[in-house]
Amino acid sequence: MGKRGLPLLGIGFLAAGAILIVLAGAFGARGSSPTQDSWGVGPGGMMGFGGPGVGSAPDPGSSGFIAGTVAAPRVVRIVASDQLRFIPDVVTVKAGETITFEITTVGMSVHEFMVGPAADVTANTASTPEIADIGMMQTKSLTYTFAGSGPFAFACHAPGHYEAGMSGRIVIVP
Ligand SMILES: [Cu+2]
Repeated sequence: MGKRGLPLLGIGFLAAGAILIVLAGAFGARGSSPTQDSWGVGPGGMMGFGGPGVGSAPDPGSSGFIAGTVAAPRVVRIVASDQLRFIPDVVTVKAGETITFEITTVGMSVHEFMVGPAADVTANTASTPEIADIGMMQTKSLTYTFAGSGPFAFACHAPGHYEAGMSGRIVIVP
């Protein structure tokens, strides 16, 4: 019981950060947007909910990268937006890594998050790992191990969302 307070507080911080990110994206010129790696990633990125600089852990192209394992997955945070997009929509993963995706919905639309082999994600195959019903300002997580070279992808299969382009891809690096 007593443990519920902290995660909720943390989600508040994360949501506030996510809104800032979305606003920055909306007002920034598309052509000159910062790189995907720049959003929210900072020294505090590994601190989890509520830390200053909430964001994903460094990816394989960044200094400080630590490959995720089953025992200690690497955290990748993704925002699901009212524009039916995932931010970021490309995630780089080292082959064999275990990733914990933390998906936060900003805005009114309720989203889902499915990740796995690209063909299964496209086909919305029932056995593919998925989080359902991520409501406004909610964060839900899913941990997945990327075995093999892929291709892998992620998508939202809430009605109409995938068709509107709500998907992303996993880039596997050796
Ligand atoms: Cu969606």
